[in-house]
Amino acid sequence: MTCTKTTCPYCGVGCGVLAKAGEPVKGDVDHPANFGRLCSKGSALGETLDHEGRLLAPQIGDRSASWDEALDLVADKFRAAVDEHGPDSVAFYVSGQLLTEDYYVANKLMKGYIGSANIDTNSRLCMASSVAGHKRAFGSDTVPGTYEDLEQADLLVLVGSNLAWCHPVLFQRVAAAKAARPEMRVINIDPRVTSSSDLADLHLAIKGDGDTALFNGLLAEIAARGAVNTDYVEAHVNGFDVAVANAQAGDASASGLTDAELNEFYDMWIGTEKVVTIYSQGVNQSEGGADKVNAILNCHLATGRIGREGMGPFSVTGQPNAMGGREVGGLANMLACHLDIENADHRDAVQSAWNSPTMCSTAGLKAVDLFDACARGDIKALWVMSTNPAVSMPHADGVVNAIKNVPFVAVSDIMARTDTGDLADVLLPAAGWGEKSGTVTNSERRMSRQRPFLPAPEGTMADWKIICEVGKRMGWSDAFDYAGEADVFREYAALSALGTTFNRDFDISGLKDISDEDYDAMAPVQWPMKPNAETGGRFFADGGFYHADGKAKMLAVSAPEFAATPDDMFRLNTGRIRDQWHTMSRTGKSARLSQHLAEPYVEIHPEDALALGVHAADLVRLTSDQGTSIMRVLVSKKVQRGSVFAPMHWTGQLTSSGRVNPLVAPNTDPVSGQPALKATNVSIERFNAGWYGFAVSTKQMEPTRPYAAIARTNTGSQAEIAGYKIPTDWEAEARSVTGITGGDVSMMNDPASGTARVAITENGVITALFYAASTPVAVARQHIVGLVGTDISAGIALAGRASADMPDPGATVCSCLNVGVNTLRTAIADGANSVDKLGECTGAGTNCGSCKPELAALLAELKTPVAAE
Ligand SMILES: Nc1nc2c(c(=O)[nH]1)N[C@H]1C(S)=C(S)[C@@H](COP(=O)(O)OP(=O)(O)OC[C@H]3O[C@@H](n4cnc5c(=O)[nH]c(N)nc54)[C@H](O)[C@@H]3O)O[C@H]1N2
Ligand SMILES: Nc1nc2c(c(=O)[nH]1)N[C@H]1C(S)=C(S)[C@@H](COP(=O)(O)OP(=O)(O)OC[C@H]3O[C@@H](n4cnc5c(=O)[nH]c(N)nc54)[C@H](O)[C@@H]3O)O[C@H]1N2
Ligand code: SF4
Ligand SMILES: [Mo]
Repeated sequence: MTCTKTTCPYCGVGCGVLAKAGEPVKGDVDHPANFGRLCSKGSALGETLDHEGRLLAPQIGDRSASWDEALDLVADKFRAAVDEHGPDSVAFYVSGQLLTEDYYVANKLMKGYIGSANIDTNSRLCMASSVAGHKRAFGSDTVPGTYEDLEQADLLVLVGSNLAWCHPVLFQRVAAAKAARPEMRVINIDPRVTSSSDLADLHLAIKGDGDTALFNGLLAEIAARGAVNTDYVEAHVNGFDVAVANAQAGDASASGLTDAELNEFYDMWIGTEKVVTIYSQGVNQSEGGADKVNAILNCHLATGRIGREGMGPFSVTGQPNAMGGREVGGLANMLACHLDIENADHRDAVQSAWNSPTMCSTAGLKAVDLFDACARGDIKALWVMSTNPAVSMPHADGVVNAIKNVPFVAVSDIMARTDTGDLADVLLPAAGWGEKSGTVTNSERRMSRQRPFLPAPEGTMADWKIICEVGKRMGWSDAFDYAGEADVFREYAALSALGTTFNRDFDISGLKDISDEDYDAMAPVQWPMKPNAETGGRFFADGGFYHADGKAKMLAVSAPEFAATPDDMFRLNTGRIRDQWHTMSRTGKSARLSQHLAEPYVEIHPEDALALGVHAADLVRLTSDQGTSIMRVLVSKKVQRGSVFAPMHWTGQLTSSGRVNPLVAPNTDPVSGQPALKATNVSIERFNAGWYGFAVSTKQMEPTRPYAAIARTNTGSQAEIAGYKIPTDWEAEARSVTGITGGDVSMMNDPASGTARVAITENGVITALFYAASTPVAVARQHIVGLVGTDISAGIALAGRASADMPDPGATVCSCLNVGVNTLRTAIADGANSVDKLGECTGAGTNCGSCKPELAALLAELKTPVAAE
């Protein structure tokens, strides 16, 4: 059997992969996004496709049901709510991880048939500020550039983007371009030092939300130094004078940067014609997110550095189909094909194309407002598809209560247990990646096919089909009767001809007559794709904006005046780690991805840690106005004083108290409605546990103790735990935590020092190990994980340390080849003095390369030892 060409289901880079049942996936050398490269998550896809934990039959309450019964129930509940309380009493909350075909029919059902615009998506948490900024500046939600620009640029500016961990293949492309052209420069603008800083010639540790002040400063300087492209501005841009005057009135020092830093930045940016400014969630997820976007766009418009080779602003999308969702109108304030709800001509045109009975006429509820409406009791039926809001929304515990308050909740997911699914009245089992078929659009507007290479498990259904089945059962048989996903795609492509009718950017009507065979074989294609016109490429080099007069608009945006964080509190910044995807429902299944960072943590500056009286590996309790969490302390100079960072990924399935979003405030950008997920004031105190523990088991453990974090291992799972009261019976405690009831127990117990060690063996083979102490347990984690399933003597296992002939590899750095930090340290001590040499000696970094920034950092650290802190 040959490999199937398909597209990675994770980030918005949209890498082409070659997949085959039962084999590791490979990068597709022909795909223009990655040319064969993959990152650690992409490389591990094969390990996440088993059926363990999958939802394999519809569930109504606690029982399995037939599809007919479940679909009828969903349709009846939505119909009844609409009949009794009107169309705005129901809502869909969908996802940038739906395929375009799924997204299109969901939007059609809600906006054109139910007649409400209450369909919003997790892209509200992700791209809404960029969408709003683009529309304000360009008149349309257009990403002007292409990936090649990143390689052709002479200066690449990363703003609020940890590209090394979040768009790793783009980062690898940039790193390769920089290696080939050492004169290329990279600037990283981020309050924290990240793995992306390793490639940067300049890291600007901006104050949180200092971006508008910084880019206003740049605009003022562009004007002051005569660097304006007056021809371009005169021909194609409105609002220049007002924007510049406003910028000149601003104070760039509000960015938190010194004059020297500001000047270095201005010199580099202004002095380099080919500059690309890449931005992501450090820009979007802010109360001033849309203004940050426009502050950046202003600088590119003023210099005319847009839409030409190697230059332009570049908003990188997060999810695999974040861009596709924007195209089909998945957000509550837009119509399909980049048309506007507020525009009656647009509405009429879409309604007549859909031949639909009704059409929403005003914008619907945006994510935060949508869940507020649920909390108020205004929403009577809610359908969540392919997203996990109980984890990923700010004020997550409030969102949990809001969902509980909705009389009828349906959730479509591939997994049986998620924090949101646990709240559902009906669970609908979706076919997952590798099983379903459709298209996704990546950050550079390139549409690629996701193709099936595995049979969909019995009992599952593709998302678009589930939605259409409900549409039919609500009474619209013809409108939702499609022969297959190609049929949905053709209708959507035909509708997009309205883009040209109304002078919009988005038009793929060149594909409206595509045959089923050609759709199956469709090569990656970049839009626009108008009939008889050149396909793909860049926008706006010669103007041609989408405001009525064809001009772009520079906006006078001001640096926000947010209240400063009180002295006794910290600004909580949140984001991603390299090897996990969002709420971990898939990447959490892979043992090697789970070993890079196995536990929820909070990064704290050493001086703050000292002031708080906490040490590395302690647990702390974080408290905000919304709630509390408990996390492991990681003392690090990478964060600024007064600010802490915690990852977003951990869920109630894996941790009892380490989720971050119960803390995060639901403040939103007034323009885009996007939540400010990177700026919540929290107080921090040491969590004084009575005891701490570490356990490994052949079973999947449950997060049951006051602090617990479970991670997958090759032989089962591992758990970090802490409790209040010291157990009196350590054997019972060990059995309860590890879930192992049988076998023989060996134990070492020292009540005086509060330590206890328990080994459980079955026929001489280790099934569980449990270590407890009155301080954070100091045992070699990777070594202990490796003992499960071996017949090493219980006495040696209880020692918790590797003997000389069995070195402890240490925390995983390279997850592809499972190389630990101790192995790397030894190799460096033995003379491996470059990333390539480390690869030769240990294999680290030689597969996907996602860990190369960390290898470089380790080399730098060991070459220039820092004084002990
Ligand atoms: N490994 C991995 N990759 C992913 C994902 C994943 O879950 N895991 N998710 C995907 C998705 S959906 C998305 S949206 C992208 C997100 O990709 P990114 O936006 O790159 O990721 P984040 O870690 O959320 O945030 C980026 C950076 O913003 C910084 N930041 C915080 N506040 C500010 C500020 O005020 N100004 C500036 N300049 N910077 C600030 C943070 O310190 C952080 O390093 O990643 C995608 N790729
Ligand atoms: N604090 C904080 N919170 C954040 C962020 C942050 O930076 N900080 N970032 C925000 C951003 S940018 C994003 S994009 C969100 C992401 O947050 P979510 O969208 O909530 O996270 P996912 O884990 O990707 O959720 C996808 C769900 O869909 C399921 N699924 C997978 N494949 C399929 C399928 O084919 N069909 C169906 N029906 N279901 C499927 C998965 O099992 C999973 O439960 O988080 C946001 N939340
Ligand atoms: S960079 Fe990694 S996660 Fe993103 S699409 Fe490519 S392989 Fe997938
Ligand atoms: Mo995202």
